[in-house]
Amino acid sequence: MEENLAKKRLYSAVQPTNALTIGNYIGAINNMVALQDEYDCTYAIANMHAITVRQQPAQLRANTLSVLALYLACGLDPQKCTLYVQSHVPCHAELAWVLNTFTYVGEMERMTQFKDKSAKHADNINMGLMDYPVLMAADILLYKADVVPVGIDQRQHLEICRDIAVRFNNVYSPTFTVPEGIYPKVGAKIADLSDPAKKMSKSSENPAGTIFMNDGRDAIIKKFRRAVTDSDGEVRYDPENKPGISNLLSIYTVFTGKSVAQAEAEFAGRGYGDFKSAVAETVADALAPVQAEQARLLADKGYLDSVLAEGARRAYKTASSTLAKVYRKIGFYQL
Ligand code: ATP
Ligand code: LTN
Repeated sequence: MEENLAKKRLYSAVQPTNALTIGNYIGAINNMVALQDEYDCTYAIANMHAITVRQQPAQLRANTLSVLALYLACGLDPQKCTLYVQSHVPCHAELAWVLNTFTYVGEMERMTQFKDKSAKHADNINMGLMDYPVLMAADILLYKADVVPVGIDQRQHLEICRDIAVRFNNVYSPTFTVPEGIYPKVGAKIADLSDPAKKMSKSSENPAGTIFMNDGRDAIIKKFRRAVTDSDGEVRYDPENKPGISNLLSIYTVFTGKSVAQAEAEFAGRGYGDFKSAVAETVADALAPVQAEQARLLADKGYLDSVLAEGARRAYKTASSTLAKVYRKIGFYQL
């Protein structure tokens, strides 16, 4: 499949920092799969973003293939979309350097994720961590993406990407497509089960509140059973006053396809114990076939490598043409 000119272009990526969580699935992968027919899709495994926090090399390598296998197991079709590893396409680092000169230090210091991760990794507040949004802007702009499906935590990064694109276009001539974010209607920010004020995150230090896509049934049931709720006993969607229950309702509705009203009616007059068990069983049942397919794919490294090789070839074609255009516009001498 070569670039499809009739369809709008879509880009997204996930960092191979650990096993993925149901937050990543609900916030991002679910939409990535749903939109693959409608758009010309490019999906990266963002290993260059991952190293902004210290990684174990062997783990990073293994996680890279795990994310690809999960993408495929969740239903991404390499015939329809380009699936590749960010570091396989050198244009990302090259465009990020140029975009750095259109980005202000103050803007990067104000980014919420930078502040959160700086607090969490106070011993390693490196330039890459601060420059993370610029590399992300380079990812998106290289592929001329019209839309970017992500969880709500990435909204600020998408806004800065749009600002950088507009700034560049204003200084030169229209060069970059200014992208729009696509956020899920339900579950744009799944909370940690043990602390509903926190985002569920794959690199959280407390795995008790995180459901990983590769968790076994027993672990899933145990974690949901311990999920923090409230004392009023009613299964009702009210994120302000009942964040724990509302989070469980979001998870339940995404995995069952039921509406919030249907779910509330189903558990009216029943205790939280029943509700938590139903959510746990639903999630465990939904994940079992995905896990089996991911394991099958991980046993076929030859196939996974072939998907990545073809993905890198296609991605490079688009990315290098955008980069060449940028270099021309800014006045880099060409041979
Ligand atoms: P890390 O903990 O390593 O920073 P993460 O779990 O936040 O990672 P990312 O790789 O940064 O995951 O994000 C991949 C995608 O998943 C992004 O689109 C992000 O918005 C989405 N996402 C991450 N966590 C959640 C969540 N709790 N709810 C909804 N979407 C999420
Ligand atoms: N920063 C993103 C991952 C990411 C991304 C992207 C998402 C890297 N490059 C480009 C969308 C588009 C995150 O989810 N933390």
